[in-house]
Amino acid sequence: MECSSMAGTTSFRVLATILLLAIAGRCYSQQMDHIQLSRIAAAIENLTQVEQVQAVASEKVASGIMKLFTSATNHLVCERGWFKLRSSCYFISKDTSTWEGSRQKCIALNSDLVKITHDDEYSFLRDLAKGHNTYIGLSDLQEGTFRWVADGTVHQIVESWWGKDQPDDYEGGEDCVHYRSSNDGLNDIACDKKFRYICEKPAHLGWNFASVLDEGTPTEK
Ligand code: MBG
Ligand code: CA
Ligand code: CA
Repeated sequence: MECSSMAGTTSFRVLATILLLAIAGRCYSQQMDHIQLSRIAAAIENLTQVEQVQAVASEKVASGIMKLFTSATNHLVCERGWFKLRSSCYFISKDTSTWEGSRQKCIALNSDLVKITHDDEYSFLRDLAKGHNTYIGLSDLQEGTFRWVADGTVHQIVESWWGKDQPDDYEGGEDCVHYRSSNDGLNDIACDKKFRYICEKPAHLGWNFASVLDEGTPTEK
C-alpha cells in the first residue's frame, strides 16, 4: 500500500516538474519576445534618427549650394574694357561698322552682338551707348522675323524698347536693329549703315573665387 502511495507521490512530482518547466519555458520565451521587441524598437529609433540626420544634412547641402551659387555670381568678373551686368560682360565700341562687320568684330572678341532680355539690361545698354547710334544683335535678315543673332531665338516684343513708329522696314530695306539716339529707342535700319556696336559675353569666375570656398568652410574653435 505504501508503495502505491509512493508511486502516487512520484507521479505528482513528475507532473509538477513538467508543469513548472512548461511555465518556466513560457516565461523564458516571453522574455525572449520582449528582448526581441525592444531590439526592433531600438533599431527603428536608430533608423528614424539616421533619417532625421540625413534630412538635416541634405537641407544643409542645399543651402550650401545656394550660398555658393550666390557668392559665385558676386565673384563674376569682366576683363578690362568690358562692363558687367549680372552674369554678362559688355563691350561698347568706339569704331563704327556695318551690322555684319560689327558682328564679326564681336566674334573676334570671343563674344557676339548683344542679346537684350531684360528691361534693366536695355536701360544699362542705353546708358552705355551715351547718345550714339549703336548696333545690337537683332535682325530680320531671315524670313522677316526679328531674331537674336547670338542664339537664333525670336525677339520677345518689348514695345517700350522700340522708338516711335518702329520697326517700319522703311522703303522695304531695313533689316538690322540699332539703338537710335535721337529717338531714344530701337530702330530698324539698312544693314550697310555704319554705327558703333555692343558685344556681349558671359562673365567668368574671378581669381579670388577660392575665398568663397573658404567662406563656406566653418572654422573649428
Ligand atoms: C527714321 C528711321 C528710319 C525710318 C524713318 C521713317 C527718323 O527715324 O531711322 O529707319 O524708320 O524714320 O521715317
Ligand atoms: Ca543679354
Ligand atoms: Ca526704321
